[in-house]
Amino acid sequence: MASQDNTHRLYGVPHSLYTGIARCYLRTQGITYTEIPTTDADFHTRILPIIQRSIIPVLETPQGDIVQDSLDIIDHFEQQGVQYSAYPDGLLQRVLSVIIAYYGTQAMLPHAMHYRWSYREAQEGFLHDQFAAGAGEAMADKIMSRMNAYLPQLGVDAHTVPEIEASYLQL
Ligand SMILES: N[C@@H](CCC(=O)N[C@@H](CS)C(=O)NCC(=O)O)C(=O)O
Repeated sequence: MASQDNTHRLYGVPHSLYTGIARCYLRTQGITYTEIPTTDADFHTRILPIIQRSIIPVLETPQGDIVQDSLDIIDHFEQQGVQYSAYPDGLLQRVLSVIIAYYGTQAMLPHAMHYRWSYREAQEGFLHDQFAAGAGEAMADKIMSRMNAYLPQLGVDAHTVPEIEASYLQL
């Protein structure tokens, strides 16, 4: 659906790590956007059939193009030329920037998920409130259970938790 003006639509929720990456980039570049929660009917009727997976963030351009994945969203704008490129000019700096981005978005994911879900009792109220705000009361517990269940796949278990916490504190 092409929008009437130049406003991009960012489907995401406030507490989502990867939505934060896309939102930060849009704000830095001064790109006009509206953030839309996944409770929005459009996300279910138009976006999900295209991306075929319940995942955020998703960008919809004013022309109606759909871009899914925070780094693909960044690259979508980089290809058009932006005022503050996320990629430095120097080759060495460019390689380092990719490593740092990888470190932050992938290598630190077990840490982020551990601190969010392993101490669930201490922050159940916050988590439920945020997931209900973003995905609706009916879906909140279901999505929370799914996200919580990712911990073993991410290598977060009784043996690795001390190392994860130590490396986080060292960082
Ligand atoms: N590589 C993706 C990761 C996106 C991602 O994992 N998003 C989370 C929310 S922060 C999600 O929607 N997860 C749903 C799921 O994996 O079930 C990106 O950079 O956009």
